[in-house]
Amino acid sequence: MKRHALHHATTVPYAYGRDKDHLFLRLRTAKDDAKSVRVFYRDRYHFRKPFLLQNLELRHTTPDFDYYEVVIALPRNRYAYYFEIQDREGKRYYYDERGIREHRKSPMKPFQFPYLAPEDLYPGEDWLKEAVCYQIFPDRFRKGEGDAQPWREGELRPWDSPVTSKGFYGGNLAGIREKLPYLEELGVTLLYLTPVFESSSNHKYNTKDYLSIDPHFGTLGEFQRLVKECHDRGIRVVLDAVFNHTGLDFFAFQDLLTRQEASPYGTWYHPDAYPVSREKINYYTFAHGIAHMPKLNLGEAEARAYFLHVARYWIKEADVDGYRLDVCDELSHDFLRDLRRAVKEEKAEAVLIGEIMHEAEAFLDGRELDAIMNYPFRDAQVDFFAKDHLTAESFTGLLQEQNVRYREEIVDQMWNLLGSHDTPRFLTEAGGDKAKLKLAAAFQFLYRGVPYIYYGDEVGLSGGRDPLCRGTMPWDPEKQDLDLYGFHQFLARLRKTHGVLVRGTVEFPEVREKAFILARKDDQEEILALFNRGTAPEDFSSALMTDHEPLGNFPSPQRGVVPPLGLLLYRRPITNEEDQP
Ligand code: ARE
Repeated sequence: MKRHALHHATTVPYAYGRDKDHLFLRLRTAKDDAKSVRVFYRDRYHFRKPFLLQNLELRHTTPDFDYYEVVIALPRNRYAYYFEIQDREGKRYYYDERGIREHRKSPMKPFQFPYLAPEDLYPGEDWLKEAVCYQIFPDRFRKGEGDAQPWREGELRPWDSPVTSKGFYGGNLAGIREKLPYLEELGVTLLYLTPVFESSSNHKYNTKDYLSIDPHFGTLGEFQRLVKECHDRGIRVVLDAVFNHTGLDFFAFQDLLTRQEASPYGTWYHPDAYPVSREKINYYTFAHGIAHMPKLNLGEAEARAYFLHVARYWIKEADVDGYRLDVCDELSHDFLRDLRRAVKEEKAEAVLIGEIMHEAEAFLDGRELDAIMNYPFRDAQVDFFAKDHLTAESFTGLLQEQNVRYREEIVDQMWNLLGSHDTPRFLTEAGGDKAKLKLAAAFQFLYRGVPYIYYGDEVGLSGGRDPLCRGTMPWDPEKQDLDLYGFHQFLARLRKTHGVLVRGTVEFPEVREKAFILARKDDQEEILALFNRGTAPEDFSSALMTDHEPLGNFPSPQRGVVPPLGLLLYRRPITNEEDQP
C-alpha cells in the first residue's frame, strides 16, 4: 500500500460535526489502493469498553486519490478513533495520531475529537443551495424612470455605444425593478449587485459613502422598494461590500489628507510616511499604486466597528440577504469572524460570499464565509468547454479535487460562475461558439453548487477583458438570443423541479477523452447528463437502463448517442432500496 498517500486530520474537511449528534470523518488513500477502510471508535473516557466499528464508503475519486467517508455517533459526542486500512492484498494497516503502523500491538493513540459542540456546527443555508444567482453591474443593466439624480446633458454614453472604462451608461435601480419580471421568468432567485453605494466611478469599487445609495442609481427608498419587491418574488439580494479599501473621497481618508498626523484616521489606513500624499501614493492601496483605493486597516478597533456597523446597517434598513466581499482574501480572518457574528445577529439566514479567485480552504471552514465566487470552477469550464485545453478526465478530476477541499454543505453553496465583470465573457472565451456556452451552462445547472448567470450571458452578450465584459444589456428582442434565453430558462426550471440536482450525489461514471457522463442521484431519481465536447458523436447507450427516459428536447441520432458539442439528458425513478445512493 502507498502509505505516504494516507491522510486524515481532526479538522475540516477531514473531521467535523454533521449535526449535533454526528461526526463526519474522511480518510484519503492513493487511488485504487485500498480494499476497505474501517474506523474503530468509542467515547474518549471509555478506556475499557471495546471499540465500535464502522466501514467507510468510497465517496470521491480524484486522479491521484480516493476519499473514504463515514458518519459516526456517540451519546456524549466525545470521540476517540483510529482507522484500519486493508490493501488489495488483504494486508492491514492502522492509522492513529502517531501515524501508520502494520500491527495493533503497540499502544494505540487514537485520534481525538474531544467534543462536538453544537455552537461549532456549520448548518449551511438551504435557500442558498437552492438558488439560481444573477449578477448585475447596475450602470449597464437597465436605465429606468425613477428617483435617481438626473444626468447632465452629454454625461452619458448612448446605450448601444461601445463600452469604455470610464464611461457611464445610466443604468439604475429603477431599471432593475422594472426588469424583475424578466428575472423571475428566467428562474433567478438570487440577485448579486456589484457596488451600489455612493462612488465616483461607474463600477463604484472606490466607495465615497458606505451609508448612501449612489444618487445616480436612486434613493434609499428606491433601494428598499427594490429589495422588498425582490423578496415578494422569491428573489434574495446580496450586495457588494468593499471593505478592503475605501475611495479616496471617503471621509476618513479625506480627513487624513487634510489633517495628516493630527487626523484620528491615520490608523484606519496604512500610511508609509507623512505627509500622506495622493501624488506620491505613499500609502498601501488595492493592488499596486491605485491611488483612489487606499487599503483599510481593519485591525484598528474603530475602523472595524465602523465597517461592522455598515454591514448591520443595510440589513436593518433594507433587509438585504448578505454580502459579497470584495478582495476577501486580503481581509483578516479575525475581521471576517467578527463580520460573520455581526451579520448573523442581524439576520440569521444572511450569507457571506468571498471574492476569492483561488482555492480558499482557510476561509471556508464554516467560521467565516458561506461560499466563494468559484473562479476555479470557471477556469475549469473555460479550459474544457471553451478552449479544449483539458481532457474530460482532467476536467472532472479538477472538479473532484475542488470538492474535497471543503465541507459538504459549502460545496453545495459555491457560486459556480462562468464569468463576471472581471473576466472575459464565456461566449468570447468560446470564440463565439454558442454550442460551447450551452454545454457549460448546462453543466453549471446540473452540477453541485449555485448556478450563476452574469447579466447578458443568457441572451448571448459577448465581450473580452474589463471593460469589454461590461457592455450594456440589450433589451431589443432583435438583439437578444432568445434561444439561449429559453435554454437558461429550461435549465433553471429543471433545477427547481428536480431536487436531485441540488442535493443529489455526484458521480462521473464514464469519462472519455472529450466526453463524460455526469450522474446525480438521490432516493427519488437519477439524472444522467451525457456531455460531448468533441467533434465526433459519442455512443453512451450502454450506460442507459431500459427505464431511463429522455429529459428535455435534445437532438440525437439514436438513443444514448450524443452529437458533437452536444448533450443528452435522461431520468430514471428510483424504485427499490438497493438502488438508493
Ligand atoms: C482598473 C482598470 C483595469 C486595470 C486595473 C488596474 O479597469 O483595466 O487592469 O484598473 O490598474 C475595480 C474595477 C476595475 C478597476 C479596479 C482598479 O472594477 O475596473 O480596474 O477597480 O481601479 C485581483 C483581486 C480581486 C480583484 C481583481 C480585479 O484579487 O479581488 O484583481 N477584483 C475585485 C472586483 C473588481 C474591482 C476590485 C476588486 C477593486 O471584483 O471589479 O476592480 O475593488 C489573477 C489573480 C487575482 C486577480 C486577478 C485579476 O487571477 O490571482 O488575485 O484578482 O488575476 O484579474
